[in-house]
Amino acid sequence: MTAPGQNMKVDGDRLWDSLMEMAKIGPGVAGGNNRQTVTDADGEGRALFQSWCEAAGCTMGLDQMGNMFARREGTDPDALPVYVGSHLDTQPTGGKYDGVLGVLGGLEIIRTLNDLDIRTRHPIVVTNWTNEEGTRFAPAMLSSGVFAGVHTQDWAYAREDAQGKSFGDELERIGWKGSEEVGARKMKAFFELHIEQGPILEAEGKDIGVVTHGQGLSWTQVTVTGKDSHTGSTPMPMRKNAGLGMARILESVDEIAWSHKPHAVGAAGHIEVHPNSRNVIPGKAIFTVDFRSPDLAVIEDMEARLRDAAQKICDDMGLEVAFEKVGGFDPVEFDETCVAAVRNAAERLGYSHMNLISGAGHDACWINRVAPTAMVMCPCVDGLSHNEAEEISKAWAAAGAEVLLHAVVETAEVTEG
Ligand code: HGY
Ligand code: MN
Ligand code: MN
Repeated sequence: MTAPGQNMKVDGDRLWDSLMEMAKIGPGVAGGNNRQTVTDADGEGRALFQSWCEAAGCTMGLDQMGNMFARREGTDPDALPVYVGSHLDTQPTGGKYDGVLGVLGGLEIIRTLNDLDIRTRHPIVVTNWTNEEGTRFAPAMLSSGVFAGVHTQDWAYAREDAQGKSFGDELERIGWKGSEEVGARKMKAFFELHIEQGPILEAEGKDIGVVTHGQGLSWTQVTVTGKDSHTGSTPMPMRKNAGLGMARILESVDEIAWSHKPHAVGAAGHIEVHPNSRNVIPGKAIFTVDFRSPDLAVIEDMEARLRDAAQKICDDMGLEVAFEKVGGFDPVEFDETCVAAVRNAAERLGYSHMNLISGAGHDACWINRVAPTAMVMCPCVDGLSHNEAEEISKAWAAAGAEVLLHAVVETAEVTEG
């Protein structure tokens, strides 16, 4: 006789319908989403998620960073809950699945257990972490970082967007600043389902990524200062062109990353030139260099070489340069027991799977500091993400949610009644 819950299946259509429903909130301009953190659209998405959780019989919690917690009771109310979730905020040109699949995959667990009338000893809590993307308010994984004790709440509240609005004010403005102390909740374990955001699973023909590690990340904001002057009447030898200095530094960023091939990566996604006028030589350039590698020593080498190269380029050009570390975390190794629960679930369910190092950062990377944590990944088409054309199949979504279901329920311990 199979143990209760051994044959649990998720409802892939219901999960897909919920993904498509959520995607209607904060639409992009090319079929994806622009539901940036603590905007009105974020508030709408939160309200929809909360309505679904309440309809599934969950009680809701909200902490002072706007992290949302939907709790399904276990048979032992004192048992540490098993948490499962991700984020609902998106990039400005984001896809429909990055983060959202992990939150709604968690909700699908609740819905499935309700359908099957299965009880677990440990409560299960579905979580939406505020501002995972870090695009409007740097750094990424801001609120899971406060929860894990990496950032102070005051520092997080003071983070400003390009318009000078603060995170704390915006969270309050949209009405999603809770009263719970951030980080007070204790977890038996945390699981996060996420699209891979890279090409490996699809290329290898695997349904499931068993994420053993997350690569480390470093964000250095570089400010190059020259002198605004006329693009027509200023002789070439007299120019202090901050934009040209930035271009030469970005060339060195690419060379530095390639020098640590095949695993290291480097680029700048955030770039500003001031005054950004067609006939003014830019007197200021501000950009954020994003370096990543599974090896901390490589990250540290890339950071040091960036500063040396940028300083030399600017010295040679008569420019000033300043550096500010605005984000980062060391490479992460996830919890063996939780990783085994993911791998056993994939095997039990007959899904093809492989070990994977996460190329992207996730809330799980911070929560791993305060609770045993693991991730489940599903493929995405052409490995594309942080692009409105991000796409997955309904089958991949269901497979990921099913493995998540079994890993979470195994950890939460099915009870007979
Ligand atoms: O930057 C990251 O890796 C994540 O997608 N926020
Ligand atoms: Mn994400
Ligand atoms: Mn993302």
